[in-house]
Amino acid sequence: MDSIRILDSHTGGEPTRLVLEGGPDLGEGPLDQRLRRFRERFDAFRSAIVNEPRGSDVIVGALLCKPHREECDIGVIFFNNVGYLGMCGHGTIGVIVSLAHLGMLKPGVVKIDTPVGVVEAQLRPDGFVSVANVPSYRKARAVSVDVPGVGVVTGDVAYGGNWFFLVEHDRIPLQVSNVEPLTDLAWRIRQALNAQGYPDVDHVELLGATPTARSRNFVLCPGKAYDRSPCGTGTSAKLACLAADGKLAEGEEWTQESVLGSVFKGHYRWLDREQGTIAPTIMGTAHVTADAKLLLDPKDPFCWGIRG
Ligand code: PYC
Repeated sequence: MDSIRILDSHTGGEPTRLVLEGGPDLGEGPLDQRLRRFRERFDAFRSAIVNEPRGSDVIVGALLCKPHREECDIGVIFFNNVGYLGMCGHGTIGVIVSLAHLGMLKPGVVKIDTPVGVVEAQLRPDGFVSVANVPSYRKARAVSVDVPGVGVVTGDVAYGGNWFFLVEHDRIPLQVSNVEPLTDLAWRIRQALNAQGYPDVDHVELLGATPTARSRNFVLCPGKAYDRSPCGTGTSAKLACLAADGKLAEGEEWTQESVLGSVFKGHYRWLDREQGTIAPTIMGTAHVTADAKLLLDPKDPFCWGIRG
């Protein structure tokens, strides 16, 4: 029976399943090409690893690969219950803490090759990880969408390694007891936005005030699961919007709280002020929850996962 060696962790409540051995052989080449190969030829592995019955809608998978870019130490391709991610902030923190748990990394800098660019992670001796993410920017400001059953919703479209629609929101309190109505609202917003000119946006981030951080968010991921962490790529997109609006100075600390109350710290440096492009850094920590093997039994009718 084939098996897949994994290490599970969570970052601020959001799980990451790191695939160490037994995953698909994607061959050589740039990681965006390998991601395409993963999707076209080996998508069953994605489903077997993160979907039920071995996983759940919430799990983000991270396939550890050889890097393509010479300056990188490792390569990672992230995936979820419905597809693939360009980058993943909470997942990067989970990968670094997991590799340190296995004794494969010591505190210091790790350069990571991803399908959307190089990410630099720094593991600190106290277990916190800062992630210098890919260049991030706001694509469109104050986009209004007519959301059936809701009305007009206005927000910003921004990139932080994935595409986000960010909405300042006070209709439903951003708390865990409201996950169902928040999911329903964010999903309706996403569908309307996709139909009204922004088909690439697959994450919706609702933001509001909180006494314990500079902002609280509820992030709906592409497969309809909500992010238990404050979302690293979503925080990067938020930093890009704050920078563009002149609401956060270069180097100033931002604290982003999730709907669970877990927090990432962030700051940015300008890459190109005219174009509005920033280099965001986010910081958080993760905890390892399992060291296991997934078993692929060819007689199991759900061997390759339950796909929605
Ligand atoms: O932390 O970037 C992130 C992320 C994306 C989707 C889930 N988490």
